[in-house]
Amino acid sequence: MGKKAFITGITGQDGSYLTEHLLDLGYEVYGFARRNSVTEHQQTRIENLMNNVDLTYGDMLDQSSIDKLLKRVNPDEIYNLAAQSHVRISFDVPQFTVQTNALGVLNLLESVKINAPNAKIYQASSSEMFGNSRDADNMQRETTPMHPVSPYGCAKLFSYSLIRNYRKAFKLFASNGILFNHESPRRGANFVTTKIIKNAVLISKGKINTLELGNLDSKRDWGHSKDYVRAMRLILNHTEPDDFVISTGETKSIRDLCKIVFSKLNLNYEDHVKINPKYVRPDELSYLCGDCSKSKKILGWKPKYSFEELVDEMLEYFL
Ligand code: NAP
Ligand code: F7E
Repeated sequence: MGKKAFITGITGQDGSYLTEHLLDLGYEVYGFARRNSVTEHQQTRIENLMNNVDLTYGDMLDQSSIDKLLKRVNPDEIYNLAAQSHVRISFDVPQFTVQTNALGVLNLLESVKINAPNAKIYQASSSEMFGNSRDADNMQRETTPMHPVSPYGCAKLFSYSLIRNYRKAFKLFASNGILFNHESPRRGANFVTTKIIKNAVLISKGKINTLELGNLDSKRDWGHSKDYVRAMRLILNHTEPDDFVISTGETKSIRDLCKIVFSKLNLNYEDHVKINPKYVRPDELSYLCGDCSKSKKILGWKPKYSFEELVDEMLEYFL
């Protein structure tokens, strides 16, 4: 019989790709989803997998739901992907963000300690934890100091620290993947890659004329979600629990992305992109470029998708 994996946040971008990856490898996949008044759209990303996964209702804020699932399933591996994952929105709903992204992880760890102490835990940590900190070579890596600049980043740093603490104090197999931005056709519509690509396509078809954005000068290290979920499994199947940066090592500005996407559609972004202060954040992380040498060396991981291929796949999807 295959290994049993429990994925929180299974209905999200990464949850859906990770489910496909683990099913391909012969895992049994269990997940939970929150109650939502519009059930029709909630499971869109995993619709084609519903016959192959065991999906129950659950919420990171409701420890009883975590307890019940762990007692029933006793999973070998737990992937904690559930989060309020939008950085700007974390300034609008800071308490919900901190409860889910920080205290939710505490709920999970406490439940694992009692109900499934042998399960391995992957925590979806984030490059947003670095804030505006980088090393002398302009890169971020596992040892770079972390000074987050958003409620989202602060909550993720709390849960990152808890994972390390429970690893040492209670000998849990608990690991952090410090993932830089990763995208795909399944990325939510209000993240900048999807927002630019989807709206540029609408502009090219004459359906709209303007795209409103915030800060065009920040830089991000963008990879493909499919590559990054492979890394999650490698992290849990390493011989010991540890923390790993997953990134591409290349960085581009939001303005670069606009230029590339609009020119692929034979358009000039300057004719269509307008700045709306509504999308500018109270504080901004201005530069990300990750050094994933440790993951390459220890896990044998490297990205298969180039930036160009990622953009082309997303463009093709929206076209
Ligand atoms: P996503 O598409 O926003 O998915 C997040 C998932 O979490 C959704 O299934 C969501 O369910 C669920 N969720 C939210 N609040 C919950 C709660 N209180 N209880 C249970 N489930 C809850 O995010 P993603 O891009 O797949 O990212 C996956 C994880 O990696 C997140 O933890 C994110 O913070 C982290 N991360 C992402 C990136 C990236 O670039 N994508 C980089 C670094 C780290 P609903 O659909 O019902 O809201
Ligand atoms: O913004 C700028 C914005 O929302 C990227 C999450 O997956 O990655 C993601 O967080 C940049 C920022 O991603 C708009 O100011 C300009 O500088 O696509 P984003 P993010 O904030 O980097 C990290 C690693 C995570 O962990 C998170 O979960 O783009 N930007 N104009 C804009 N961003 C948005 N969303 N919308 C705009 O109109």
